[in-house]
Amino acid sequence: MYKLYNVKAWGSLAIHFLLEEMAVPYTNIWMTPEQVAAPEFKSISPLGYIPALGLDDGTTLFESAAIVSFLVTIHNDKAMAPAVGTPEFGEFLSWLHFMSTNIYPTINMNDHDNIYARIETERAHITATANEKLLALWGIIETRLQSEGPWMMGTDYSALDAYAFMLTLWSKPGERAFLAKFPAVAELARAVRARPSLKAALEAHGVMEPRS
Ligand SMILES: N[C@@H](CCC(=O)N[C@@H](CS)C(=O)NCC(=O)O)C(=O)O
Repeated sequence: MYKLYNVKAWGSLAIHFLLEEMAVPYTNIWMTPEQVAAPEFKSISPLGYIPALGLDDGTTLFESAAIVSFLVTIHNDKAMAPAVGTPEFGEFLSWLHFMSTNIYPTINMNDHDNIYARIETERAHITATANEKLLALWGIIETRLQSEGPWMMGTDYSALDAYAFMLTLWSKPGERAFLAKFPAVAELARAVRARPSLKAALEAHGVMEPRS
């Protein structure tokens, strides 16, 4: 049985949603931010980051894109990604990494401007630059959804949609203002929230409705 190290509305949400959609056996290890920050957690996740996924043999996986790739590959029959080895699967991986290596770290930079800045004025600069970059990155997702949507992989729901949904939750200054700028992303978020298979997980993370 998989063990998901999970924090409400953090980076484990997309993995939680994926495990629910695939209906595979797993258990949640709900953690507080203090438990995540404790040095012991680094023996599970090298940077002390959520998400991490424990496997039956004691291996622990980390990095959200790696965990998604592993799960959709090993459970390819659950149709949460195109068939492994096809061009569409390659396209799926491209968009997964586009989100995990561009949007996710830029959100983190925006949230942790206090770590990157030496003085107050740098803080404002970092936030402004991150916000500007995020608008450009989401613009690319919006274009993709408008031309190929309604889901990231077209007419088929996939793990990418829960991942994109998760990233929308962290928008600044708030979710509603963000979604108003990107109608196709807003429609994706609405449709993820409407999935009956995700009702319990949406409630567990407290994200049934936009929070801000
Ligand atoms: N590149 C990592 C980023 C994960 C990440 O930033 N996780 C955040 C929560 S959303 C975290 O655990 N932060 C803890 C910390 O900053 O100490 C991934 O994609 O899994």
